[in-house]
Amino acid sequence: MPQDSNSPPGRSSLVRGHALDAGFDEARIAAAKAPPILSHFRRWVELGRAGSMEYLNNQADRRSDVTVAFPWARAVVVAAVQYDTPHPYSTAAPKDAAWIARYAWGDDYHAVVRARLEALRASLGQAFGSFESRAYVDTGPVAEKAYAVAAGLGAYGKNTCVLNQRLGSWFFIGVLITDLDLEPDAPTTDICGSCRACLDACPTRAFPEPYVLDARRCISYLTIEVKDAIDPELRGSMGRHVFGCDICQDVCPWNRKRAVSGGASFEPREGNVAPSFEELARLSPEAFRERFSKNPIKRSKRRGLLRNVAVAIGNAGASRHQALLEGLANDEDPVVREHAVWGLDRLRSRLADKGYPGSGRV
Ligand code: B12
Ligand code: SF4
Ligand code: SF4
Repeated sequence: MPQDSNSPPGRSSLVRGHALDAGFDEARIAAAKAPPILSHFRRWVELGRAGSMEYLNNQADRRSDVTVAFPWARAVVVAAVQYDTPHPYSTAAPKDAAWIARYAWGDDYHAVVRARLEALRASLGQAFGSFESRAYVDTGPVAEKAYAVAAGLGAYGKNTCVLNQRLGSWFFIGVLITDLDLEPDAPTTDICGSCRACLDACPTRAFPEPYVLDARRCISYLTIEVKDAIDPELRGSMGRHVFGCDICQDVCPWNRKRAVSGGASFEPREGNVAPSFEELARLSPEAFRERFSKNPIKRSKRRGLLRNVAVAIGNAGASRHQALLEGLANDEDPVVREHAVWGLDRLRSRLADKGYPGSGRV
């Protein structure tokens, strides 16, 4: 029986349809009330697990309940944009090249998802007339995953990513907070079962318990959010990651199906899949700007990327890269220089372990 588009369920069905038309792969609706999981948010911050991400430390109240910042909110439309493309996972990548996380291979997702949210907002304006709303991807005071889970867009994985049975977890979340009276969708229940592949695969042991991340240990945080020196204790476990990390999603069985592709926007720009250390280590400030304009990597700035490259070369342990580290040890940036010195030491000790003559270790 067709639904009355003036009833809350009818409006919700219309919203979901408009979201698909706007380019989202799936959309669901949550009530604008704090999902139960957000009762842990404040404690998580108090335990220091947000590290230096001040926007989380300072906004625990607002992020624990969307109606604190937006008292008029009645519903949160949460929508998914798939970003997977048919290219190998980091676990199958060459051992002597760098790794950029999959989500950062193509266009800047903020712009892509934002444009689709704006298209959705415009079409809902035509359907319902004027309404109050805020659209966010990442940058608003909203715990997007918690509302996505409340709406049944997916379930929390033990790796703390939102997992959808059809899309896996390679999707971005966009939210449209509205004062529209919409019928909320039902949440999905746990889909991890007894699996713990992500917990066991994390090289920095960033999960103090299933479903909880200590961001301070996560390679994504270390390579993107840390602005100066990376904790020396963790550098040796960071492998060849120079921006973000995919491991706990690469090993997830729900990501093996790869049924949906994110399309052209997220196809890797040339050289972004397993880039060579030679190219990255020699990026001048101008070359960095040109190479990563309109791409998420611009966020780490040249300093952050080359610092990460220095650590990754040390971890990769290939003797032919020694000269690159010697070059970085003379870089104009003191943070890059310090990490290059660490990288040289790490490289020499790795070569010594392999029995290379002249590796500087006896
Ligand atoms: C801060 C942040 C990060 C941080 C922290 C990650 C994290 N897990 O929170 C860092 C820099 C590490 C990060 C990394 C990544 N991120 Co990020 N990140 C965010 C951001 C901006 C905020 C997330 C947040 O509020 N975290 C705070 C913690 C408290 O939230 P939580 O993990 O959901 O924690 C809940 C549970 O742990 C539970 N809990 C806590 N303690 C306890 C204790 C008990 C006993 C229990 C039962 C439960 C429990 O309650 C918490 C909520 O209250 C969001 C965008 C947004 N505005 O929401 C994107 C977002 C989460 N990131 C995203 C992505 C893509 C990534 C990466 C995959 C990128 C990459 N490849 O490197 C990785 C994934 C790493 C991982 N395993 O999570 C996507 C995730 C999409 C999806 N399908 O899930 C988002 C939604 C961005 C977007 N708009 O698409 N990210
Ligand atoms: S993204 Fe990497 S470092 Fe972070 S929790 Fe997952 S496997 Fe661990
Ligand atoms: S790897 Fe296993 S435990 Fe981790 S999120 Fe995927 S299904 Fe859940």
